Amino acid sequence: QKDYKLWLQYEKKTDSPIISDYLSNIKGIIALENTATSKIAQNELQIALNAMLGSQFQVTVKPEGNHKIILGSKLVLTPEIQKAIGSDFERINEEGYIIKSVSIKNNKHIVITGKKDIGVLYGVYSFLRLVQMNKSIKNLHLIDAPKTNIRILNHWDNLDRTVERGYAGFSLWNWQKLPDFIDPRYIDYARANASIGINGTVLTNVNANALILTPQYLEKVEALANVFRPYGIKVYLTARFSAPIEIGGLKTADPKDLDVMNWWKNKAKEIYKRIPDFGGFLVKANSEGQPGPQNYGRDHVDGANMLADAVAPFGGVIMWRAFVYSEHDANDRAKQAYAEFVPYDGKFRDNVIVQVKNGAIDFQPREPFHPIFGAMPKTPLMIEFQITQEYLGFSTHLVFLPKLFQEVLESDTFQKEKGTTVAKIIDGSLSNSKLTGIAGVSNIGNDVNWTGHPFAQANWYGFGRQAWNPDLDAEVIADEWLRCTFSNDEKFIKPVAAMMIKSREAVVNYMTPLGLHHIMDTGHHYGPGPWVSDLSRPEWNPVYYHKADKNGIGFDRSKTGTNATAQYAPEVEKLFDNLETCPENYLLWFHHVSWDYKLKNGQTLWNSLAFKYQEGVDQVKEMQDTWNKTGKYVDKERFKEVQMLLDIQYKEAKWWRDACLLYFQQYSGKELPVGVENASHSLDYFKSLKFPFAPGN
Ligand code: BDP
Repeated sequence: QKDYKLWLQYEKKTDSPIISDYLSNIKGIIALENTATSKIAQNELQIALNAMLGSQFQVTVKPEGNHKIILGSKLVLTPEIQKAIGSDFERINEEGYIIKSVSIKNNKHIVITGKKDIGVLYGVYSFLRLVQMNKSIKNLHLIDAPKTNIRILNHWDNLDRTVERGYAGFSLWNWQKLPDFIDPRYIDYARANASIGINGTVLTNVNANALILTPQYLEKVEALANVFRPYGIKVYLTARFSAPIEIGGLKTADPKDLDVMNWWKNKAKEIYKRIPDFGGFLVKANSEGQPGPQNYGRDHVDGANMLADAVAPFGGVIMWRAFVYSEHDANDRAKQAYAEFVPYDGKFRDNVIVQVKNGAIDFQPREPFHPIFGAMPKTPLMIEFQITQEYLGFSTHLVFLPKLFQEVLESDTFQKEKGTTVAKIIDGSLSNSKLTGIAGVSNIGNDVNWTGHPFAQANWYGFGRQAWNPDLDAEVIADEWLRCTFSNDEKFIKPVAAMMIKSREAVVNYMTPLGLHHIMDTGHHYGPGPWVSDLSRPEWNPVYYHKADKNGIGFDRSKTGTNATAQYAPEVEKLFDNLETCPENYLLWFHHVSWDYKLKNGQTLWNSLAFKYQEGVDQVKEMQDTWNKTGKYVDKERFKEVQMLLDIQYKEAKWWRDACLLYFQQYSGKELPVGVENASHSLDYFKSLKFPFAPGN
């Protein structure tokens, strides 16, 4: 099934000039290396080229002949080939690759190499992408290496196979059948990840279960690690802070307690004995009810460093999350992580990296960048994006997230100096940090198409590409993904790429325009719920975030409000703090604005809000129109599937518009401007909708 094959379709080409051009440049494959990783590279290249070019390429081992693709890492290359590659090796790191057309003794070859065999594998995928995209393979000279060390998926997968915020079925990990049964899907998962440069996976939910650390489960984890290893993918686990009590029989999990420290040291030893390249732990501590060092009067540094010491002898890493907010501080949730973590700067061990969500609240359709970025120069920071669409329409809505990721990565923090983008902070170029990374909360499940929505595959793909290169443009990613997944036909690519690029703004418009946030129905976050006000913790209620009243709407985080703007560098603070200069995208994030306030378009805030909601709905309509014209370029199944999903998205976009505008209208007391459609139902109707079984909870 095409859905299943993701962006690795390796579709047979039909255009004969293109095929003959490739065939004249490729006469076979020479494999100089014999490691497990090299064999994967050889196989993938052979299978893919045979399929795409309708040929039967042979893999041989002697460097001879003409027009061969030569595979091998630096040390196995012949002196002539090494010479032809020359100083290129100096320009890549351990995971980088070089693809170069070389001439040796009058014979022409394409060499795919790297310092290590994993570089060769990455090079093969990059080369195959060129062929998938019908690009020329003459005179190649590509040198590429990842800009971050840890490019990792965070699976929020539970041991019972439910997936927190997962909308693509159940967890891929079949714990019951592991370790003896290796689902072929694990291999395809590894292939897909390797093809985009992902090199780590956290198998378990951040809301952790200590059982994963028992021998019974570690044996299963080991089996997965063995599958993933040759694809360059390390396995990580989430560590439940109270595990020493729950599975270790200790009375405490106090990080300063000797028995606790020893328990974790022994646990690490036990894990590394099974999995010598185990990546380390991801920890959610003292956040949303999870246990942590604060339960014992200790702080995040105590907790993280204790675990860091346990894995350090084996080269392990602790990814300690900064997603914290307390119910006892009702002032402003957006300020809490910064307030708590910035004072710890420079206090963590070298093998701790603090994992920070892209924004200070929680994976909203749009958030300004998290103020921690740039504010902890002495601490390695990694960014956490959410690939699964918890707040963006689940896997029902077509939303191309690389556009969102890019917006965050490009944001200028002005920390230290102008041009200090979030990308520069997380790729370590600013602080010279050796430990860098990007995490993405996975959208993968056991649905045949992996991600629930065929276009959600693009978000997995794009995440991997941006983790490799945080400066990569979303438009480039959309183009690559569409060509590899669907078709190279320009008549298809142009409109559909444009649709993908616009889709992110569409969802912002019909859900949370002008800086609104967290007004999804509470708990499951499915659909609008701006009226919700009865939950026990204030910051769990949408009314806390929009603060609509007779005077206006929005959260005053400026000096006259919670002063959250002061957490940014002065240049950014000034920009956000002033109602006149604050980007309108973030207006209601930082300001409580009167309904009559005039926006740059000359319209009042109320009218502008209404127009934005309408625009979002219209944009989805356009997406439908675009997709409806693609029938002849796409297989029937995926065409129909996307069509049905867009129908739902359109329906739900209207639901968002109607419910939100009716609700806010109670406060603005104003009519809808001309051009904005009237709601189809009453506010009471929208409020009465309940979804007790919405997925992913
Ligand atoms: C929130 C999710 C919750 C996660 C939490 C987290 O609603 O399910 O456990 O983030 O990231 O967005 O820890």
